[in-house]
Amino acid sequence: MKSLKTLVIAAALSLGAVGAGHAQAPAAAPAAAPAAAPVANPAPVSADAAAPAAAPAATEAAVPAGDATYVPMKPTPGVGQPIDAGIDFQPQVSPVGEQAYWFNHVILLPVITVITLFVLGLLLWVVFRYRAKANPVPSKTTHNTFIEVIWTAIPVLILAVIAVPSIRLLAQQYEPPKKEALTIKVTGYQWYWGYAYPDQGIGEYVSKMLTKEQADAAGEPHQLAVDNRMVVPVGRQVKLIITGADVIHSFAVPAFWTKMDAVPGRANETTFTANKVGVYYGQCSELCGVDHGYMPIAVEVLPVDKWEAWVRSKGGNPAGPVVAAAAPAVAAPTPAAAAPAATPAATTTEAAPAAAPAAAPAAKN
Ligand SMILES: [Cu+2]
Repeated sequence: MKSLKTLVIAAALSLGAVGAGHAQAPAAAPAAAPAAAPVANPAPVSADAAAPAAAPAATEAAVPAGDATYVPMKPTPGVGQPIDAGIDFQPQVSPVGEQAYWFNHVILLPVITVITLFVLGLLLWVVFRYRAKANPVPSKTTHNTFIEVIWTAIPVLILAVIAVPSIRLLAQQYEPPKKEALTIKVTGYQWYWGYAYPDQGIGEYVSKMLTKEQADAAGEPHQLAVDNRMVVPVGRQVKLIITGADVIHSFAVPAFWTKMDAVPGRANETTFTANKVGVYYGQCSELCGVDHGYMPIAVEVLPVDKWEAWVRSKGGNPAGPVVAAAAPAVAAPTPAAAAPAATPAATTTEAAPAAAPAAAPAAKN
């Protein structure tokens, strides 16, 4: 209940409207929520109350109590959103995006331009120099080995040169996430998005488009602004597990160079690392029904301490994974006993789902 109250307060603060009806209380909420709810609490108290076993939480004691409030950030005009009459990509804030931007502007565009101008020049030359009037007796030449070798070899060379950065970029986009990546589960619905942070114990909350009036009041672009954003820490890799609940959607944020289909019955994975604090917008990019155009995406990139404050405002544990906090909540006095049980299980490939069942029985014994 308390976490629900916290959410309502947060939503009211951000929008002046209540849109948190779908928010769910995560498993760890009872332990963490009291710490996050009273804004005025001195930090050491919240650290104590947060989770007896969550040792990393001790570092949070250094964060001033004032930072425990989350206020949605205002977007910067022209950043993370389209601009009027714009023809370029959005400014990129992820390493992959920067790489792709460079590839397009330094390699592809110049090559395309040179080839296009060259072919146009050849065409004009042929049209004027060899028109019927200027060239009444056309040549009967049909083959020229030298020219044929040239017009085969040069395109092959160009393609080979382009292939190097192209394949490097492709590989970079599909690199497996690092261990310390932040996992967010993204679910596409007709017609809104759901986000969950399993390792932080933040259950799925729903992100819906703001009305024109709400967006104007919040100083955000209409049809991109949402009530509950995805919030991530700056500089930390984010692993998205993306699925669809009904039809195929596509999660796309241009400023991160991120796009991945949300397919029902499948868990697609992609990653991004946002290196600049700010608000970045995207849209569903797979035609998914009548309101396809009205399920925008808003990602807020925050400094780490501010992100942690946001996690607490959602009733989660920024230090995650949630098993560390949840296990002692069941069997309070023996955090040491619960921890070893969780650790070996967590070494399996699917850390969070595998660890949860393993930790629970261990805690009861
Ligand atoms: Cu969609």
